[in-house]
Amino acid sequence: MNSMLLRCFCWCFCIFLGQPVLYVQAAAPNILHIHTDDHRADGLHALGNKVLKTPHLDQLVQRGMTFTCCYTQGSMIGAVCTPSRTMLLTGRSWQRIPKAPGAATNADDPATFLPRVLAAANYQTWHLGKPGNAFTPGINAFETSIADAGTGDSRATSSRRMADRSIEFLKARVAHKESRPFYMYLAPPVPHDPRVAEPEFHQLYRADDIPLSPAFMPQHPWDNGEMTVRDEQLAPWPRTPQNTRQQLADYYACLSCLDHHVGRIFEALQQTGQWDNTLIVFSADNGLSLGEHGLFGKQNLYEFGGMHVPLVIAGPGIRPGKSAALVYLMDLFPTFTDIAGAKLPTGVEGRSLKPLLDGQQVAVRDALYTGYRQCMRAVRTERWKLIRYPLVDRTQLFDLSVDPLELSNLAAQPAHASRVAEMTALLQREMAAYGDLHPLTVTTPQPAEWTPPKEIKPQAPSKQGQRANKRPSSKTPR
Ligand SMILES: [Ca+2]
Repeated sequence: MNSMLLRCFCWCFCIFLGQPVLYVQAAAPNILHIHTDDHRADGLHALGNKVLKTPHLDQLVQRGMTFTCCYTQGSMIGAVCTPSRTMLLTGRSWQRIPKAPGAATNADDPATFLPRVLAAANYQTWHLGKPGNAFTPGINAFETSIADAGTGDSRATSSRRMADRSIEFLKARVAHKESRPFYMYLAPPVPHDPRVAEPEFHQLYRADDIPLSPAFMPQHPWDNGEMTVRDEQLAPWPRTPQNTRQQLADYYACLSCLDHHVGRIFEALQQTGQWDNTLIVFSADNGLSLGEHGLFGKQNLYEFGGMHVPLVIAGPGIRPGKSAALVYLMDLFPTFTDIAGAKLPTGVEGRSLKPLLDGQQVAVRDALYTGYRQCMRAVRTERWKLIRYPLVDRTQLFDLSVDPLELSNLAAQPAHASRVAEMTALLQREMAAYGDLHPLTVTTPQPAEWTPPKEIKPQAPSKQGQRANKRPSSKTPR
């Protein structure tokens, strides 16, 4: 029986039993997808950052499956967000997304975009999020698409507005007796800078109390090819503990504010009878360095730099647990179509994670590669990670099993020469598989030495955050 017939059957059965048909649970689950902006892979209390206060999203970790090794595949521009969000809504790899050199002829066809594919399986599709850095044709393909840039004075309340509009939508479905399942794609501009939250959340974090990562460095030790991109100008050189702690405090405030309002959406799901049949997916478009390795942005390939993102899936039938499978964000496309019973369009390269959620498989690939512009390529297995910087002829090799923060580069050690060769070959294999034609060596490498520019004036941390941190309060956030 297909999903539409099954839903009709459920509806008729309720009427036959004389039950009040306030809302009929659809056979296919609703999908609530919360996709945040610049959110580190460890950016929840339950994901390892014990300073953070994120009780609502922590509940997802406790009741769902956490994928600890999820990545966006790469970016050909400084705005890593845009290709990431495009891969998510097309299921295609970074060199084959619409407009990319390797794009297929149907890559621009809106019928192949995730919202249209789910709509074809009778899903009600609804998006609210930041329009800038989005995949515009993709968000335009939703039945309802609400843009909320959250710029200027409206930034601090962007999470509140997201929850308000989402709750209105959930209540309207009940009022209108909507029988289709929904796909809600919430993509708030949080915790992307400017890092401004509602004041009570800034009061939760005093900069002086924020610990620095063991990977904090005043400056990246050499030129990685993207040292002065916009995000790197958010802090002065050399990076200072004081400035970094303030930026972390503001970042954490934005996450706690987001978490509070996500909790309101969860409550509305429960109150409207839609909680039990809703799959909740929490992910982000990219990570952020925030002072580790002397970097602040997402334009690098360190594990807790640009490409590693959080991913948690919770809901009906999902076993609680953790998976260290190597997965990409674009895998969510076929995962959603698999769960929704939708037809997968040709050209989707992501792989369904449903067999992992069902416990039938433990992996979907044996290696995972990432790239940034022409200056960085990386590949990792369960244990080993190699990063190659062609423009300055540098290579890093890390043993992630003992060095998850990538502080000890083993590439120059003779004992690891064969490992470097093996990982380089693996990187070349992955690049070829995804149509990445960039070279791993150049004829005339540039010097790797680097001196910070003097003419760039770094942006100050948010004034709101500074003010709030001077007046700590025990007030409980609303
Ligand atoms: Ca982003």
